[in-house]
Amino acid sequence: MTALMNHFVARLFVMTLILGFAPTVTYIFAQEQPRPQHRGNPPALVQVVALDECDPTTFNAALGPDFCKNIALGYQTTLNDLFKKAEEGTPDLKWDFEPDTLHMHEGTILSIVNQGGEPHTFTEVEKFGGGFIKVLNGGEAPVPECEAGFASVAVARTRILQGSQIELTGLSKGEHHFQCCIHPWMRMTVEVK
Ligand SMILES: [Cu+2]
Repeated sequence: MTALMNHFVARLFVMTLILGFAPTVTYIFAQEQPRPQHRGNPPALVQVVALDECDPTTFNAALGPDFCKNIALGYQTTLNDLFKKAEEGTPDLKWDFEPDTLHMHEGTILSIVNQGGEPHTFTEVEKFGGGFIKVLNGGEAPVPECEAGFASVAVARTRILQGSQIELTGLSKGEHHFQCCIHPWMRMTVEVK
């Protein structure tokens, strides 16, 4: 191989690294991006990831053709297992928001990406509790912020479809609690300082 070819191959490899792996790193480590807050610069952004392991076969048979689009390999939660485990008070903890706790400065944009296979909500609640599907609540009472389900615009606008994201801005200083109103064990706390 000529020196020129070697150089080209090396460049291609570096480009693959940058294009292929850089976004993954951003998603896995949901940390505040240190962007200086000078005039004209965009505000910092932190990312939260919603994860689940819905099993397309059993979910879509019951809930419609494209309800669960999970392409994850390995173990997947069947619809029966989801209900059974939630009812027993031992819900599938792989259905989760990551990280569990996040510290950020006031003015930071909170971006929530649904990398799971089915819809979730990212709903701010005063206190954690049950969602709007009673059998998934493991005996906990529904929280008022979730109770009305998607009939409420306030709940509907916190919905994140599979593969999409929402951005929250203007979170005040202090502690904020967020949970999924469908799978209420999906919870996280955001500390704004
Ligand atoms: Cu959910």
